[in-house]
Amino acid sequence: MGKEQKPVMLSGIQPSGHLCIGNYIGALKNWVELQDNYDNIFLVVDMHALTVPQVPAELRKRCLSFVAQYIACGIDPAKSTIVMQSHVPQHAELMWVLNSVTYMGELSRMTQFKDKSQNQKNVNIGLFSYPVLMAADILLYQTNLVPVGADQKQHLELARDVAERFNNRYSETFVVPEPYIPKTGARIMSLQEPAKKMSKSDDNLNNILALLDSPEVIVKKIKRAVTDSGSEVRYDESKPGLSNLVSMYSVLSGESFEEIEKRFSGKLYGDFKTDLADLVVEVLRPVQSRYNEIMADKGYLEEVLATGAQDAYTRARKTLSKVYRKIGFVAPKR
Ligand code: AQP
Repeated sequence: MGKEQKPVMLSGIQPSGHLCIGNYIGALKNWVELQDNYDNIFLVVDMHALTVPQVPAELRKRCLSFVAQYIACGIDPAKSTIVMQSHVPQHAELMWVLNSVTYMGELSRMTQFKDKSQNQKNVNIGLFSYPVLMAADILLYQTNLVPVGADQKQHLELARDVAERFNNRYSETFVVPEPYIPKTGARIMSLQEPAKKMSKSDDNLNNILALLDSPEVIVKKIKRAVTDSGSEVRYDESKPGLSNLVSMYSVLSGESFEEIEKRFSGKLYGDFKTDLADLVVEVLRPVQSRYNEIMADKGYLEEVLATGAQDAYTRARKTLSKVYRKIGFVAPKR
């Protein structure tokens, strides 16, 4: 089956903070596993990153570093289109159209907005309308499947509602996307505060395992991770700290919770943490070494992004022309 005939899969990550094991388990790992079966588009959503303050020079570096980390994790540019969101102007154009079929009430209910706007004096409009841009990202490419962590489920539901509303109002235009949310590890929690999710832009770096952390740092962070009182290594929802580590172990090793419980029966939390740290280090070792190779060849990254932008632009223009026709805009004479 040719690339064009496969269903479209799209996902993206915003270039903020440090890509972490939460992003790997909730997103990148699944992208890699699914990429052979779909016509894939993976975005570095730099426009989304503007919703929180950024240092321009650091943002620029991080955008390229994220592309290199996607590839190092196994995204193959020969199979998948890797795109820097701002390279395709239709994302912003479609967002403007979708703003007019999205309601303030819907956006006010988004938990990510509530979390991120908490304790902020001046909340910017971008933070509020972030889910509309995400809907535009998805609908622009007539996406069938969106693999995301459980934290993004609400945003995806909004994208579906917006697509259906537009289709009802203007006739069939967008594919209504389906979420793909992994069963285990859909939500990896913070190492020090297991009640909140692990977030790549957390100021406290002890809360996250970054994909580029050295083996020594990984060992130290896992040793210090909060566990609950008790001694039995098992998944138990009343013990969020330990259960988070068990989930991580399960996804990375492919072993079920029962197998893990058996393996560590009669052993201490400390033994489990040592093995988990070894596992994380082994998973990240090839990623880090490939990353270093890619970053040493800037020309290669530029080429990947140029090819991605060209492919995405052609597809995005097609959808946007259709949208503009449906809503009654006059087409420019070319
Ligand atoms: N803790 C997590 N567990 C599982 N999946 C996660 N993802 C993020 N954190 C976890 C998934 O990774 C992708 C990242 O998307 P994003 O950067 O656009 O937004 P996010 O969800 O806001 O991610 P972060 O890590 O929390 O970033 P910051 O701190 O910058 O806001 C998504 O697929 C998400 O589900």
